[in-house]
Amino acid sequence: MSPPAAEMARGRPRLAERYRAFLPITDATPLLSLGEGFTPLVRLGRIGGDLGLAHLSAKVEGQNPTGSFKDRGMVVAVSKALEAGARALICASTGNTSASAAAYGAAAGLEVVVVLPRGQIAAGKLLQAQVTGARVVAVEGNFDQALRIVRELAESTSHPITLVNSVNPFRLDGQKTAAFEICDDLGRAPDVLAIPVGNAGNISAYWAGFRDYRAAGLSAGLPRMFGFQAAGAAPIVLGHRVEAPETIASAIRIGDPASWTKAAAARDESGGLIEAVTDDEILAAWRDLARLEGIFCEPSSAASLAGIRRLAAEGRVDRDATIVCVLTGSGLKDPKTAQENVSGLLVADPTAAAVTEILGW
Ligand code: AN7
Repeated sequence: MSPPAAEMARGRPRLAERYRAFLPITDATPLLSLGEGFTPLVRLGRIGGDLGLAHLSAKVEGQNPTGSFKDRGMVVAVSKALEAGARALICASTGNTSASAAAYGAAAGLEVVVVLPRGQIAAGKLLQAQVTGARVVAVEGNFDQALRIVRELAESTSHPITLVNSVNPFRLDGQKTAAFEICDDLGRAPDVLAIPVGNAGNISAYWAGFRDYRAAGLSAGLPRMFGFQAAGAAPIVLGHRVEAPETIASAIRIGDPASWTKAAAARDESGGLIEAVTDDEILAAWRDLARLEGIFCEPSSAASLAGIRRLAAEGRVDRDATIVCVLTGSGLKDPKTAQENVSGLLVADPTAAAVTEILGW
């Protein structure tokens, strides 16, 4: 016999309810949910062993409903947009924000417009936006130009739209929940939080989350924040804007991050760092996460582990430190990069003998 509806509804709380005390949610806020958050912290035993790091784990954010961490902030931003009477959402994106905005917009019954750099979005992400009914405008330019366009539109148009890029403060509020979950899982804050940096919202949100949780007496300690940009798109590392950012990690191909100042503050206040990792280092970390740990993340996500590996090789991380690498998105979003980095199929006649032969057994 199936359990009564009330009992089923009791199950897992919604993310915005679980951490309501830390979110701008009131009784007037319509609560949406696609089942975001509550992602696993997975021990990286084999990679940690190779590096001599005893407590290395990954926060697997690709397990969110649209396959990236963006859903944590989007659920709050779209709920608040509904509360304010918005009828449409708009964002610029390197792909994940638009996939998330399109999904939550669909669930909320809102019009969604996404402005994307043409030819620079991983195939899965573009399809997510299209399938869930967003109108996609591809511009001949990069993400930074697309963000400037939507900011201008959000200010100037009479259309009742809400901008849902991370310049919308509700996005960062929602993204703080990942820090809360890590503290809940570990029983305290980690010593090091390693994270890819693109538009720099997520590192800022995590830092705010760790501070909020400690201030509320819910966790001990604060992590050092280690941010990693791709070498061809590393404005914060260089200390100046990058006009034509280039990297295989298309999600973080950003030359003028919106939350630059907040990210630099997170770095400095936490005694952390923001450094660059090369595309080769990113791809090596991405491959090893899949082959040694079974975790298929998107290339940009692997920047966090790439950075930790570099620092470990240089003797710059404590071997006993509790280190969490944030893996921000799912590998299924970017089949092209995956295809270019795997070996081919073994093709055989349909007999056990032929398969045995091709396997060399
Ligand atoms: C997988 O979707 O900026 O530093 O428009 O998709 O908070 O920007 C995505 C960013 C890391 C960087 N990993 O986070 C967008 C967008 C993945 C991402 C980042 C992004 P932020």
